[in-house]
Amino acid sequence: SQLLSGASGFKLETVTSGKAGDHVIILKLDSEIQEEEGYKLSVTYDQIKISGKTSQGVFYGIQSLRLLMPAEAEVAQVTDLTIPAVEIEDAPRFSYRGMHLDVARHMFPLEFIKKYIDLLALHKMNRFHWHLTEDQGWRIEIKKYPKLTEIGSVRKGTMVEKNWDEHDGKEYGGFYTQEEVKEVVAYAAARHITVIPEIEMPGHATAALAAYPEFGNNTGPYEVETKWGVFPTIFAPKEETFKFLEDVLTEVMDLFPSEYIHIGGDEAPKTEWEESEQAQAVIKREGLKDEHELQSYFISRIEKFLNENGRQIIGWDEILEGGLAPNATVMSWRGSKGGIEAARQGHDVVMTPNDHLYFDYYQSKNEDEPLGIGGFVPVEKVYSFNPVPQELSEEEGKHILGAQANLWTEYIKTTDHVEYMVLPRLTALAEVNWTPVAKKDWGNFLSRLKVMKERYEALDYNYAAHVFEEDQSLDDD
Ligand code: NAG
Repeated sequence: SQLLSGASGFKLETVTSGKAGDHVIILKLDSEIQEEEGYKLSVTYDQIKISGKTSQGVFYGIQSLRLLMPAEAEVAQVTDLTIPAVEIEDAPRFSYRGMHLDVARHMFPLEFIKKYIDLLALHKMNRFHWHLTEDQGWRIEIKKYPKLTEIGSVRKGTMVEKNWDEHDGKEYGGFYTQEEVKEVVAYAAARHITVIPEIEMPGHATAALAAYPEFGNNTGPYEVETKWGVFPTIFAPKEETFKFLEDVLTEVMDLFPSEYIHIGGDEAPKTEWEESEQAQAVIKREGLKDEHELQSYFISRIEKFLNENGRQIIGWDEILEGGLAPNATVMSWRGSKGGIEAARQGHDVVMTPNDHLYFDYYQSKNEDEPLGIGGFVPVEKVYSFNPVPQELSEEEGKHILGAQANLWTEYIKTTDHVEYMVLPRLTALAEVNWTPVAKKDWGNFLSRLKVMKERYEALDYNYAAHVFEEDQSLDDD
């Protein structure tokens, strides 16, 4: 409402019935609007009216109104401003519009997490995927297992740039308390964003195992990792481990109302299971073919537990190997391949392909570009992405819920750098998820992006300025 008060002479009214006065901004629920997240925005000489089927739709109408106002109105009382007269009827193409943040490789303050969520809200995104556990750190307080944060949240150093043989010797750590997590979940919910927590299993689990080595494959002792990469250390498929993970997930479910709980599933080398008598005994007992089927068994047990508690699992596309758990949704990251396969098997899919939507990849070839992990994903490539691959039939295509970009933070230590990697690519992602293909137009987007840049500045977000100076047409090199 601070923003809306900038519209000179207008006052804010929410109307449930009857007629509103002149010079008002009317926010209204309208059951005639078909789409759950749809809205109508009408700006005339003496009235601004926003209606939605749901309050979420109304919220998106407000975001569109924001974008019709000059950027300076975001932060200052502007007494004389012009809003174009418009009649807009709008609704998103996809129901899942997500952005991810890895807080395990590097951690960011609570206030920043909120600022990040604000950016998602401005872009009408509705999912924040919070990557909370990794080899290099466990970042969420679990009351029943205090060592997860006492031991698992601290590493003794951080790998120096891309040198795998050296770390800086500086202790690095931190975690979010349950009270802080609740604050984030509520802050996001007030902006119609669901927070999806990720608890990684069976791989990327070194920090958890450093705290509780008894859930590993007798290959300890373990230390929270100082390097980046894929490590052999994974959870053992024992009853004690399942009990531990179910306890952890019980606390996680209490904190996060999200229907989806992300269980990871990526990059879990099977060497420890090949060599463990206990793991081999489970393969035999359950009549499994190999270690991939053992991973499926592992994930399916966790799925069963979460389903019994009214939740659904979502996992990285490796969960296809050895057979998908019956109700799993797949997050396709190694390109779109896994997503295509999962949709063909009748499973829901969120597309997060590294070749188009990894925001830890470089976005510019400028020589002062801050460190990226490798790969090249300029904003035009993001914009060009179509989450529904052509090879899918219409029926199969319905399983694509939407797209998400991922921001892994191995080389991203500061909040400034996070913002830099995200902007302006997030603005392109927003359109990938919202706008029907027939209405997408790169040239038109680029001209609007130049205006959007003023809003990044007004709201004090850092962004990749080089991108605006460069020729954005994609070349092959
Ligand atoms: C993958 C890893 C991730 C890493 C990232 C770097 C997934 C699902 N897994 O190797 O832990 O940070 O790529 O781009 O992306």
